[in-house]
Amino acid sequence: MSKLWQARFFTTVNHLRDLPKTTVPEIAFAGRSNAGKSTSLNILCNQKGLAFASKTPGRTQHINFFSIGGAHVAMHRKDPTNVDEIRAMLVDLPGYGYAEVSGDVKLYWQRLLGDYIQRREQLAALILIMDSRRPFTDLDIQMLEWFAPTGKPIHCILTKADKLTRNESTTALRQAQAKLDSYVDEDGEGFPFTVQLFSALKRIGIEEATAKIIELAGLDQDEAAEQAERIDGDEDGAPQA
Ligand SMILES: Nc1nc2c(ncn2[C@@H]2O[C@H](COP(=O)(O)OP(=O)(O)O)[C@@H](O)[C@H]2O)c(=O)[nH]1
Ligand SMILES: [Mg+2]
Repeated sequence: MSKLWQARFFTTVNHLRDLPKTTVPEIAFAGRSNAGKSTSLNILCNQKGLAFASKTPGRTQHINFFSIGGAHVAMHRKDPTNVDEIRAMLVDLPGYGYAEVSGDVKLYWQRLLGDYIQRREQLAALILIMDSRRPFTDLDIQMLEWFAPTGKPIHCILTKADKLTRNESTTALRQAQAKLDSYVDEDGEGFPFTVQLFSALKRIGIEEATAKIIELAGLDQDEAAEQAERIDGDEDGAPQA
């Protein structure tokens, strides 16, 4: 069972001053509206209604936080989340690129998102959700270029791969990797940018994305520590002399 299945709604934020005081690693999901961000989050967390898959894109201009670790999967939704036990946060950023938002809203978006992704220390990595048929729109590039100077990883998820033929998928993946590899810093060093194909419909890439997010959030180290603890506390597992 994936640790991401523990995800629970934690809080929603409309101003940077209201960001949660938690210090656990955050993994933020960004993407153009309609790219499939909510659908991907829901499938990765195995919960249909976790992130709101909206029929009216562009409506949600706030940042939603989902906690991992503060509650067990089987717990009732209404049971309180144990804040001390939260190990990571999944962060659903407002979708962008919605044609009908006004200039003011765009500016507000730019500040909220730009400030959060550039300045939030506990932000560990960015997951950039893009439609595999038209990745790297201007605003996707904007996100990438805002975040690159932090030196933190970006993992790109190319959604709706079911809409592409096998050949088209291979090409899309290769082109996306080439695009990411074309970014280098002043010393000519590449950035920690990765990419994969994904389809919620055909369930492609779910394991790959899950493993990546768990690694980026440091939850795999948690797992290793828990396992070591179990072996330590288990006499049968003690090394033989
Ligand atoms: N064919 C296909 N459609 C998808 C997939 N993921 C999402 N969609 C559709 O794309 C639209 C936008 O999805 P949504 O998750 O709300 O996008 P968001 O605006 O980025 O959160 C919806 O109609 C989804 O049903 C997928 O893997 N395959
Ligand atoms: Mg959405």
